[in-house]
Amino acid sequence: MKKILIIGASGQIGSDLTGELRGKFGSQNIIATDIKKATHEVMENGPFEILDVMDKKGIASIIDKYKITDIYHLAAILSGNAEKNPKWAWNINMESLFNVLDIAIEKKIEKVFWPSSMGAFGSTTPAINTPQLTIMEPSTVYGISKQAGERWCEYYFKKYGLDVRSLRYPGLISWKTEAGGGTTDYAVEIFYEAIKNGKYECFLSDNTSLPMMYMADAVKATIMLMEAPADKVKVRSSYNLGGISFTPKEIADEIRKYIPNLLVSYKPDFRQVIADSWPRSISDEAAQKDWGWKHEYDLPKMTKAMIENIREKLQ
Ligand code: NAD
Ligand code: AKB
Repeated sequence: MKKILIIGASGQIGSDLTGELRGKFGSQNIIATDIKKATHEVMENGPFEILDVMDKKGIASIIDKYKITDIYHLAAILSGNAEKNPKWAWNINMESLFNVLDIAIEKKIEKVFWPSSMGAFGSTTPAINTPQLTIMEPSTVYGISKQAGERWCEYYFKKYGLDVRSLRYPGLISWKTEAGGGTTDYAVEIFYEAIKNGKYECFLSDNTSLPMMYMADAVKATIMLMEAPADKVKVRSSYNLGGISFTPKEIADEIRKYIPNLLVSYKPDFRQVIADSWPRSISDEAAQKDWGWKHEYDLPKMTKAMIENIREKLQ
């Protein structure tokens, strides 16, 4: 019987992934944890515990208590927040990963999921249709921690046989919770501000193209990767995930199909430099070939889903 521990379940991904895993494997088999409270849905529909991923003994005791078989480690400090306090972010992003990888070996955990990011790429990476294997010279502390994390995941797989799997997510767009302090957060904020106030001040320039993905696709990819037979998972660092690429101007124009008077102004801040160092589009050919990945949501379909869900949520 599968028993899954999710660490960082109160965040943007956890708020969607937890429900999806509970639907698939049974509510009582998915143990959601975080240092902060989660959405009502996550806290009420199955086990929820407060857990600090830096507390190795705490993780071990939850593993024993629930007889955990698989771990999804989602806790991290994202790109924007990490730049404000680099060493603190490095410590959390790296120590938490070591805690999870080491405990996974100690407790004979069957599978571990750890997300990387397109932030692992840098300005010397080919920016268009970025290939799976390419130059990776990230210039943010977040990106450096993701790149190092990828190397460690592969190392634990090769050296200790730990079945650890990973995806390089692009910017994720969802409506259940706010985005967690990253550079792509504008693409979530713009929907809330458009619906609530009819205007938005964007912290990236109007023509900054970045790879993005609707959360339903990201959750689907995560579960597909974790359910794939081990011999199909050829990449043990992290798989590229492409999704859709658009600029702030393009998403604003799409939202105007629903909110014609939306006003958007542009005031780039420190996150512009981060965005400029990331790819414009990403090739996920390896994921397609190895475990049959294909995304479903394009910009119009994602925009429609976001507008409908946020309008309903804010009623
Ligand atoms: P998020 O910031 O929304 O959520 C992270 C969660 O981790 C938060 O609920 C936070 O309370 C929790 N957390 C922080 N420190 C903790 C600690 N010490 N112990 C336990 N929990 C702690 O982030 P997210 O968007 O859900 O991202 C999850 C993972 O996916 C991260 O590794 C992130 O780098 C990666 N990722 C996210 C995106 C995206 O666009 N959301 C894109 C690429 C990669
Ligand atoms: C961020 O902007 O930091 C994240 C990411 C792409 O990793 N959304």
